[in-house]
Amino acid sequence: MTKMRFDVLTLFPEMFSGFLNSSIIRRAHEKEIVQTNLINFREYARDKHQTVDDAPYGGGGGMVLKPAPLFEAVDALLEGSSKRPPIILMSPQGAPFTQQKAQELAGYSHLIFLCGHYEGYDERIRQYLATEEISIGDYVLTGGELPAMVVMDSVTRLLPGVLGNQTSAVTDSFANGLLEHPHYTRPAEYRGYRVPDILLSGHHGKVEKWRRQESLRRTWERRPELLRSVSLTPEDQAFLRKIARSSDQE
Ligand code: 9D3
Repeated sequence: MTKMRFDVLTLFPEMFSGFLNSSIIRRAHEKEIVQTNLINFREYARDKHQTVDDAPYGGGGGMVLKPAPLFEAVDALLEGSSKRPPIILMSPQGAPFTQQKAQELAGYSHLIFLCGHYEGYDERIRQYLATEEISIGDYVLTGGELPAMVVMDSVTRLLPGVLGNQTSAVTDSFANGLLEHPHYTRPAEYRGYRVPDILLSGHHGKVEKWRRQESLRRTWERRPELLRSVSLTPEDQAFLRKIARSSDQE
């Protein structure tokens, strides 16, 4: 019983081997929670030289991915199927990828990824083949393959049975909207650097309060915009006012 099928259309299928052989992702495939099909869409180019790109109409530099190889590769994947899975174009112009989008995609049983490699797409791919377009952030990569792996990774770990239940997606950073509090393990002192005493106290209530406050502090320092979409108790708000006041004085 496969829960998720990823079809990846790419000119560089070999880029996925390290990812697919890494521990958690490989185990998800071994358990048949995920199945990944890599399709080199060059195989769907019909001319002798298996051309996948061409010069842009109107002139100028760069090359543009032709529509036919991608359309025909998708047709081959969907023939005889009445399902209409998301067809995700990986592109720097796409919507920024978020944890919320990962959760939404994890609700499907089939996803198709279209990856280009430092080229533009013929606009008809965007308009009439893809159902959505995703970017993983505002920096320039050489292709959509790493971004597709990022999306596949984040979706896979949300599927039931992939992670141990102790690392559940519920306790994730971002799941409660805040950054994580600091973590420590033994020894209690390393090169003179001490673990905060409160964590050694065995006082569960105080530890929980400290963690909440450090989580708030870290979010306020590093990602204050996240605090807008988090529900804060009166106690949380009082703590944030306190650290805001103390930073005002510096
Ligand atoms: C510079 C003009 N274009 C090249 C002909 C823009 C361009 C297209 C494709 C630049 C880089 C790429 C390759 N990147 C992706 O395909 C990509 C990407 C990215 O670069 N950053 C963040 N998310 C993504 S998703 C796909």
